Formats: sequence, C-alpha cells, structure tokens
Amino acid sequence: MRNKRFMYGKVILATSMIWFMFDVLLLLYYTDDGNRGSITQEHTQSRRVDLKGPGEMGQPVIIPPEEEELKKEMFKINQFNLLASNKISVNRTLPDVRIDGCKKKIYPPSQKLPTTSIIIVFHNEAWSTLIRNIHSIINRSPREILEEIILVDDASERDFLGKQLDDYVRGLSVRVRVVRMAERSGIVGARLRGAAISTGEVLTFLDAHCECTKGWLEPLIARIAEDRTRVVSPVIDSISDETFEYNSVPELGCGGFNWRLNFRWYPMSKREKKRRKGDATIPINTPTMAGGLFSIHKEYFYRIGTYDEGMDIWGGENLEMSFRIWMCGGTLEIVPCSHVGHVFRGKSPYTFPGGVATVVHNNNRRLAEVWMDEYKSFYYKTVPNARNAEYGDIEDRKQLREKLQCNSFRWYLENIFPDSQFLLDNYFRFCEVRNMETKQCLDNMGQKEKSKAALSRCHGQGGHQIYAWSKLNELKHDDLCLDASAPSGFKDVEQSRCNSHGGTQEWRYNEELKSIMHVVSGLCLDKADADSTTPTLHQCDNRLSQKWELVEISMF
Ligand code: LR7
Ligand code: MN
Repeated sequence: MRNKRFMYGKVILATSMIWFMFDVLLLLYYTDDGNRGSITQEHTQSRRVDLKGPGEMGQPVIIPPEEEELKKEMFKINQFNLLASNKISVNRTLPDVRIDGCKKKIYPPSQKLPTTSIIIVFHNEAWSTLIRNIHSIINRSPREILEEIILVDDASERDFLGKQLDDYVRGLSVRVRVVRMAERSGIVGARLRGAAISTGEVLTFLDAHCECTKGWLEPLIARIAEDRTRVVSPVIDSISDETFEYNSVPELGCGGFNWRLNFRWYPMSKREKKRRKGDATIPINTPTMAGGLFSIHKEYFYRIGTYDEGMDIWGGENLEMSFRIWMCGGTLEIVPCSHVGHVFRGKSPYTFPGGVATVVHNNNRRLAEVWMDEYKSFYYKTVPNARNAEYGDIEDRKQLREKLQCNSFRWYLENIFPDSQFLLDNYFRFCEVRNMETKQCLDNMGQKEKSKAALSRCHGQGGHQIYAWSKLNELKHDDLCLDASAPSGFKDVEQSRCNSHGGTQEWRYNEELKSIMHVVSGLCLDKADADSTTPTLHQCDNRLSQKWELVEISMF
C-alpha cells in the first residue's frame, strides 16, 4: 500500500514536471486561444495547486480523530462526508483515468462539434460538491462545445443556494444560469425546465455531485454529431461518499434492471464483448442507463418524448427513457473514453413528499403500464404492494408510444437485453420452495447481496418468496442466486449475485426424492437449525426436512 503511494507520488512529480515544460511550450506558441485555453487552464491549474492538498489527484481525504464527531454530524446533512468534501479545493485535480487508446483518439475539432447545455438539477445539494462540479466542467470542457451551464434549483431550503449561488456563478468565465422551481417537482420536472430554457444543440444532464475528468465531453458529443439518435453516457466512476476518493470502475459493465424495476449494473454480455472485438474504446450498447449522466440531442429529446411528466421526485425516469429509446428506434451507449465521477451514497438525504414507497411505486407503475406489456406482471408479482399505487393518467404516454410506432417489450428483451431476468426462455419454472417438514418457504426477506438465505412462513403472495430455476440450474430470487462455498465448509447458504458460471451456484432438483442438491458439494438443502431462519446443507439422506415442494407460480 505504502509502496504504491510512493510510486504514485513519483509519477505525479514526473508528470507535473512534464506538464510544466509542456506548458511553457504552449504559452510560447498560443498566447490567446479559446479551446486550447481549456487545455492550458488545466495545466496551469495543476502547476499552481498544491498537489498535497486534501483530495488532490482524486486521493482520499483523511479525517483526523478529533474531527470524527463533527464528521458524523455533517454526514447526515447530505448522506456523504461533507466535512471531507469541504476540505477539497473546488478546482481539485483528478487523475486521467482513460485507457491509452482513448488518449490517442482524435475527434473532430471542437468548432465543428455541436454545442451543449449542461443541465444540473438539485434539491438541497451541498455547496462544495455543486461548486466543484461546476469548476470541473469549466476546467475540462472545450469552450466551443460548452454553451452554458444551467442549474435548476428544485425548491431547495438552504440559504446558500439562493443569492450566494447567483453571485458566485456570475463571476465565472462560462455562462451559468440559475433557475428556480417554485415548488418541489422532482428530477423530471426540474430537468424539463432546464431543457426548455437551454440554447445548446445537445443537452447534457449531470447529477449535482459529479466531477468531470479530462476529455470527458468530446467523446460524448462526437457520437451524437455522427448520429443524433444516439443517447450517450460516460463511464460513471465512483467518488467515495466516505473519503471523496476518485476511483475508476474496475470493469465496464452494462445497465440493466431487476424484477423490482431497480436499475442495476451487470457484466457486459458475451454478445456485446464479441461485437466490440476486444477494442475497449468502442462504445458499449447498454440496455439501460443509470439516468443521471448523459447527453442527448435536443431535437431528438423532444422528438422521442422528453420525459414522463407524471413521474415525481425520484425514480423510474431512467428506465422509462432507456426502454423508450431502444423500443422506438434509438440507441443507448456507454462511451468508455468519457469518465465522470459521481458520489454514490447509501441513502437519500432528502424527503419524498407522500413517502418513498408511494412515489417510487407510482413512477414504476407508469413505467410498467406504458412500456412493459405483459411483462408488467413480473413487477406486480414481485412487488405486490405496488398494485395499490395510484399512478394517474397515462393516455398521453400510450399515445406517444403509438405515434412513434415503437417495438414491443418482448422485442426489447430478446434483441437488446437477452441476459435479462425477465426472459422466460432463461428459466424452467417459477415457484415457491416449500419445506415439507416445517412447511416454511425460501424467502429472500428483502435482503441484498451476500446475505444468508432465509426461510419463513409461506404466504402465497409471491413477493420475496418467488424463486426461479434457471436454465443454468441456478435457484434464484431476481438476480440473487443461492450459493454455498468451500470457505464456509459449505455450511452457509448465501444469496449472491448470479454469475452465470454454474459452480457453487448450481443446484439440482430431484423430482422423485424432492431433494435439492448443491452440485459442487453434493450436499442437500435442509431446514433451518432450531432458533435460526437460515437453511442448512447436510449429507443427503432423504429425511423429510430435505424434501421440498415446488409450488408453481405463474408470472403472467
Ligand atoms: O426531488 C428531487 N429533486 C432533485 O432535483 C430529487 C433529486 N433531485 C436531484 C438531486 O439533487 C440530484 O442532483 O436529482 C439528482 C439525482 O438525485 P440523487 O443524486 O439523489 O439520485 P441517485 O444518484 O441515487 O439517482 C440515480 O437515479 C435517479 C432515479 O430517479 C436519477 O436517474 C439520478 O439521476 C441517478 N443518478 C445517476 O445515474 C448517477 C449514477 C448513479 C448510479 C447507478
Ligand atoms: Mn446522485
């Protein structure tokens, strides 16, 4: 670890010396130039900035023990380490995380690329993250492309986001406009407002707590310049909510979604890997996008139906746009040469008027009812409570789908997302898995990855008790597979992300004996020990507690 840091330090030193020399040359040749100016600016900046300053080069900020209490208090405000964020320069340097192939890529000159308006919506965002976001854009975007930055304040309740923000942005070298929603409207309403007043040819949306890295913008805009039906996202790197360390994602994945209609990252499909022929700089076709960071041609944004205005606050709009783009003839890509960091946090810091569940169910129902055809019932079986959500009028959106002559959801699954959790072809059956001695059912209990599998009273309502036998012989709830591994002596039955490799995630049902065998260990799934809810694995001996009834569930 220490060694790595030391090496890192050396590299930085060497790089800054090279930059310094490069800078002198640049200054000699170009004294006054807009676009190159943005290059010089970054170089000048990195020369002036104390590279040992907190968070420079994307390094983690260490909070001293005496400030631990303060850190905890401040964490609650935005659900990230605000104290750490406040210590970092608004102009902090970041590593150039692009692969070599990307650094060498040549894009059309900026003057020839369309301009873009950058739209950032926020509700009660922290000052330091928002301002650092803005500076990262200004410092690392060619002036010719950067038309303006639009900040849409979604009815924030923080004084500093008022006049102080207006005054601050007035002093910047790029046009930054602040508009304010009279009432809390959520992501969709606020972004639509930003789009409505924008003057750029392309709209680029960012969450409020992002930091753009070197060369982030050109690859996005260049894709759209070639074909305006492309909607493109950068690689979304992680900025730690604890330390604000910048970390590039180790492996490029694709966006997907689970039965509950949550956005999820999944490994890139074999088909997509093959299509890209091992060239890591080629844009990745992704079934869905995370939703916060993307560029879209303004004319296409309107032609394809902007957003569903019936979606409130947070959630659903990202999948809605993803389905719509693909089903109605566009493409959705992740551009590997563009990297932007985002602060991922464990929970939302703000209120959801009406309650989180109500808001999210409402949005997801609109999504399911308009776009998912018969597959919407997967969602209702998995989230039975959603059936009661009032989702309002969807006639407009149905008409839009009609007008654009969009493909069916099945077409989308088969052609764009063949690895999906929704394709029946990938399964043998869906069922409740019922222990014949205790009469208990396998139950996901709403747990996430790396939790222990559980058993509870069978309720027959589907939900967390739906298990699927996949054609890969996995026993899974949604995208979580029952798994048992050697390190635990095959004692613990866990729920881990399905990896499609069989191995410790492979199970076999014996119709006659009614046993469920874990293939690698040869052990049989058994009831929970007394005073536990976790199923166990034992030598197969055909006892009643090792017998399981599979009660068929129809997902349609
Ligand atoms: O009522 C609101 N009004 C707002 O203006 C609620 C939120 N917001 C703002 C908020 O201040 C922030 O700037 O909207 C932005 C997104 O909200 P976050 O940061 O709380 O959401 P998130 O990062 O958890 O959300 C992801 O999913 C959302 C679903 O609605 C949106 O699509 C977000 O844009 C999206 N963020 C990303 O894709 C970043 C990468 C995360 C991943 C994976
Ligand atoms: Mn966010």
